Amino acid sequence: MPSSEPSLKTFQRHIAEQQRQHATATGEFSWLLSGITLATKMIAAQIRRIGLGDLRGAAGGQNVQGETVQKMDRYADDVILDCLGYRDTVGIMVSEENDEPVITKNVDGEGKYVVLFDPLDGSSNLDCNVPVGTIFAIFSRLGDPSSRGSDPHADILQPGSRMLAAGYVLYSSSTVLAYTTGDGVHMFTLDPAIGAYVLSSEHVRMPARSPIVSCNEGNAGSFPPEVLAYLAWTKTKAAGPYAARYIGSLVSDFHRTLLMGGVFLYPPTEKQPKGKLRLLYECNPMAFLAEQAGGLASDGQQRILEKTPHSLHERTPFYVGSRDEVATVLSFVSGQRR
Ligand code: P6P
Repeated sequence: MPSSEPSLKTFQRHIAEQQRQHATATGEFSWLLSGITLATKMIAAQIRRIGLGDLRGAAGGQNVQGETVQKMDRYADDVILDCLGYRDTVGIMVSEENDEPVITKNVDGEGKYVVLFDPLDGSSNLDCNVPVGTIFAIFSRLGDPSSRGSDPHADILQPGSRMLAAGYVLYSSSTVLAYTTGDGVHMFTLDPAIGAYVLSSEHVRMPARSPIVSCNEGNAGSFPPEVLAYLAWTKTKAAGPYAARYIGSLVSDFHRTLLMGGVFLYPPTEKQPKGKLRLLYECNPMAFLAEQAGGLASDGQQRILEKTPHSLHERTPFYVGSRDEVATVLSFVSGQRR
């Protein structure tokens, strides 16, 4: 007799089931996503043994962000570009590690998707075993093959509200894939025994409020006064007070916020007057996930997903988390509260 245990649901099966619910969906999308799952399994395998192989430490040189490139940054970037590059449906790829977009051979044919990604966010933490992550966002290119212009930037610089899918893979005590296609947030844990992402949580909801604040207050010396007023308030008995939790690795801080609630802030600073985090492949995907889980994501003035990007690597102030917690931050940032 077959076991009464529910059969495991892999990521591929979950995507296939989701596609059956959307008549227009075709297998192309699951083929594209399988490029991301394959690449992240390869990245996870290397991270699990970092320090034993020759992928530890800096590769030398700086990326477009002016950050020191780690060997694992380069490895992760190469693997994702390779695994996605031979998916015929991918026409354009944008990576945090590359100054310019990568145009695939399918750009004038069936390459109708744009994939933007941060191949290994937080990689400067790798040498001390802090969890890091891969972040991705997927858009459809504008128009049809016959009407598309030659400039890929029109397809890339779309507001986040047009995203088809977004997600991240967190390489931590376990390797977890979280993603959304606009029908809730679902999580899969990589089972090393079978090499598959297996469903672990469906329709994840972010708590509406939770007294956890996640912010690098080392930058407080140059925070806007409204942000300082909010942070001071969180330390009062009237507020709770709040617990401070900050890992310094966006995917880790976001994953905790998604599951336990609270608010993550990366405000403008003197060194980064537009904020540090990148709009296209960090804040947009996280904002899509946050809103799909019942949370909010803002730059302090507007929804992150409403922003129209003007350049590939532009930065933005970022306030994301529980609906009521972000609303409280915005009440200070807007000057309503002091
Ligand atoms: P800070 C990692 O370098 C990163 O891009 C994000 O993963 C993280 O949230 C942020 O920077 C941390 O920045 O200035 O607090 O070290």
